[in-house]
Formats: sequence, structure tokens, C-alpha cells
Amino acid sequence: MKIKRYFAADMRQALQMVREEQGPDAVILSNRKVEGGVEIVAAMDYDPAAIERLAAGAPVTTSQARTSAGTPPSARSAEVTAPASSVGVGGPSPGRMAGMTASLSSGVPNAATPTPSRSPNERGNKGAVAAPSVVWTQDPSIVAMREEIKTLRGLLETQLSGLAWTEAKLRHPLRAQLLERLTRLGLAPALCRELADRVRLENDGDHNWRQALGQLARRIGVTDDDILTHGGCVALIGPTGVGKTTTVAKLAARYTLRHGPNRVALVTTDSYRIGAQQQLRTFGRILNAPVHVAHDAAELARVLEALRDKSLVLIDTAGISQRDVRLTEQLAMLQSSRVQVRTYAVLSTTAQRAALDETLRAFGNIALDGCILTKLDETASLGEALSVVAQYQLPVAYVADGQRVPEDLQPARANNLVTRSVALLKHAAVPGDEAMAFSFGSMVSSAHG
Ligand SMILES: Nc1nc2c(ncn2[C@@H]2O[C@H](COP(=O)(O)OP(=O)(O)OP(=O)(O)O)[C@@H](O)[C@H]2O)c(=O)[nH]1
Ligand SMILES: [Mg+2]
Repeated sequence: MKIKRYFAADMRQALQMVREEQGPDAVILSNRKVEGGVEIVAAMDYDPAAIERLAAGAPVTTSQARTSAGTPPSARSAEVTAPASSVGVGGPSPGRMAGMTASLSSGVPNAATPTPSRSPNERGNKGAVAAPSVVWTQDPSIVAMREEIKTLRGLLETQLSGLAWTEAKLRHPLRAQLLERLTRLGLAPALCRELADRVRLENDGDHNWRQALGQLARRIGVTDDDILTHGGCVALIGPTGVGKTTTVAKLAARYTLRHGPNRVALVTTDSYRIGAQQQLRTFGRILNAPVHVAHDAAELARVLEALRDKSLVLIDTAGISQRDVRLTEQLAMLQSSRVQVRTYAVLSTTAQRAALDETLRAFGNIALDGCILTKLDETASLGEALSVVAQYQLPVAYVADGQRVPEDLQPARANNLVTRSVALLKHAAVPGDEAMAFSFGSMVSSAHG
């Protein structure tokens, strides 16, 4: 990063100097009035990360300062070539510009900036240049100005989205109608746009709607009843209370009904919650399936080795919030075993899209084989869950729609999920123009993003 200080009689001349020397990409770090004119500090190859590192207290090396001797004070500049480190900042001054994050006191001689008096220690250390430090401006007027700009920006975006939506309705009414119906399904704006883009629009709203639903079904992958067909070692992971243990019981019971007794074993890694093991033990007793507890990776490996003769081993994990640090521990445990474990995320369809998205991001380190959608009987909309599985290209293995073991579990079918999602529409409110404008704004920004 190259930092340079410019002095000129007025702001126009100073900016002209910056533009001529550093080009249009230069970043103005500060400007202020000084005796005889104005002073601008500009940077080329501006590196915000370096500024942040400095703010975090990273070590700072001394700056090389070169003043342009002999240049008249009315138009002179001082240059500092810094390895992103010679940036130092004085306290906030009223002349600083709103967009600026820090200003300089780089050790460059500057008549306008009084040199701060040094401590006895600093004076004793003759050769050293005082390490500059960054002070992020907390000037109340600048903070208030930033807030105001943010509010204005929000207002402007809302207004523009509203105008864009009104225009879209006038110019492409069929497409607008389709986007409206897809939005009612609870689908993410980006997915609504993608589906609408794939439809060859005809002058028949219902035809367009059917085409879009067909496209949606194509975006949902399924695993074709793989757990109950092939067995193996299967772990269910997911946030608290989504139905992991109940689904383990449903799968175990169905497998026993289909393939006969003594073929299933249950394992729990939940050593956090009182009662969690007891819940699984109760199911195990009813199903006549052994239940094992694994407290750590070594124990899990031992248990899985010992259960090699079982054709289905279901691992119930602790329900841990996606923000809990213990989640990594649980995921690492599943991955450490020599026995191949297939992992499925259990997702409640009653959760918000942002929460589902956060959950799947938290599982980013583990290769998921699919997901199980639960609580379809309770949800008001399936669009949120379908958007997330489409976005993550995560095949759906089963859907659970009630508490009954084992009745309320079915292998997932894409068409059924879409049909069910449409059936829920009668409960969904028609999005008003304001909501559609907001959603349309996101569709447009996702298209450019
Ligand atoms: N309505 C409805 N309730 C369900 C469904 N699946 C599970 N439940 C209920 O949800 C509650 C929590 O289920 P659990 O199986 O204990 O959930 P979990 O994910 O194991 O919970 P933790 O171990 O605490 O994280 C219980 O009351 C279940 O009966 C479903 O598909 N529909
Ligand atoms: Mg549980």
C-alpha cells in the first residue's frame, strides 16, 4: 500500500493532484484544512485487511518517509511506501470524510499536525520511530452520519424494489403472476426466479404454474428408501428437538417389520442430556433391539466394530444447536470410525429458512448423504425446507408427518413434496405488493450476485 500526503491551496487542486498521480483508484483516507490550504492523505493499492490487522494490534514496522524537498508549500506532497504497516492515526478531526476509516500520522514531517510529546522511555530510544496505531473513528457526528446513510440506502432500495416490481407487473404480467404464486409457496426469492426463468411462458397462468411446479420437483433429489432397503450404519444429526430419536425408532421398527427381528441395533452418542439415553432405551426395549452408548470417538469405534453382524445400526446423536461448539466434537466422532457411517441431517419443516440454512452450513465439514424432513403435519409451509434442500442439492430420504412410531414416516417422493407444498397454499396469505416488491428486490440482487 502506498500512502501519500498532498498539500494544495484548495480542495479542487488537491484532488486534481491525487487523480493525476495515483489515478482514479486512489482512496482518500483523510482531508482537512491546514494553514495556507488543504491537506489530503490518499492511498493506492489500499488494503482494508491491513488496516484491520493494525487495528487488532498486529506488529507494526517503521515507515519510510520521503518528503518532497523544495516543493512549494502550496502544492507539495509527502509519500510513504508502506508494507501495509506504516499507517498510523491520530484522534478524530472534524475534517475527516464520512467514508474514511482511518487517517494517517505516518511519521512524515507535517507542520499542520503538532507532534505529540513523547514519554521519557520513548525519548531515550533515539533510533526508534514510535509505532503508529490505528484508532477507528468514533466521532459522534460521523457515526450518526453513517447511520443516516444506511437508513437512506434502505429507503432507496425499498423504493426502487417497489418501482421495479410495479414495472415488472406491467411489462411481464404472466411472469409476475407466476413469481407471486411461487413466493406464496414460501420458496426463496432466488429459487422463484430460477424456476420462472425455466418456464416457457404461455398466455395461460395455470399452464405456467404447472410447468414451474414440474421444475421445482426436478430440483428436489430423493434417496429412494435407501436406509430401509440397504441398511448399513446410519447416523442422524440435527438441532435439538427436530425428531432424531423418534425417527430412529420409526426406522428401526420399519426395518424390523420388513426384514425380521434381531437385525437392528441402536447407538446413542448423547451423553449431554439427562433422559436422552433413557428415551432410546425405551424404544430399544419395545423393539427388542440392543442399545449402546458411546461417549467418545474410541468408544463409538469399538461399539460399531462389535455390531458388524447387524444389518442396520442406527446412531442417534445429541441435539446440539448449530452455534454450539460441541457440535464439531459430535461430527468428528462420526467421521473417526473405521466402519463407514452414512450421515443424514434431520430438519424440521417448521423451522425458518435462515435457521435451516444455518444448520446446514454448520454441517459443512461433514459429507451428508441426505436429509429427513420432519413435522410435515405441523408446518404451515414447505417452501422453506424445499428451498434449502434445492440450494444444498441435498437429497431427501424420508418425510415424517406425526409422532406415531412407526406409522408416520414415508420415503420421500419429489412430486408428493411439491403436491403437499401446494396443498398448504390454502393456509398461506397472499403476499401484498410490499412483500412482493421486497422479494422481487432479492430476486434481482440474487441475479446480479
Ligand atoms: N408433530 C410431529 N412431532 C414429531 C415428529 N417427529 C418427532 N416429533 C415430536 O417432537 C418431539 C421431539 O422429538 P425427539 O425425537 O425427542 O427429537 P430429538 O431431535 O431427538 O430431540 P433432542 O434429542 O432433544 O435433540 C417429540 O415430542 C416427538 O414426538 C413429527 O414428524 N411430527
Ligand atoms: Mg433425541
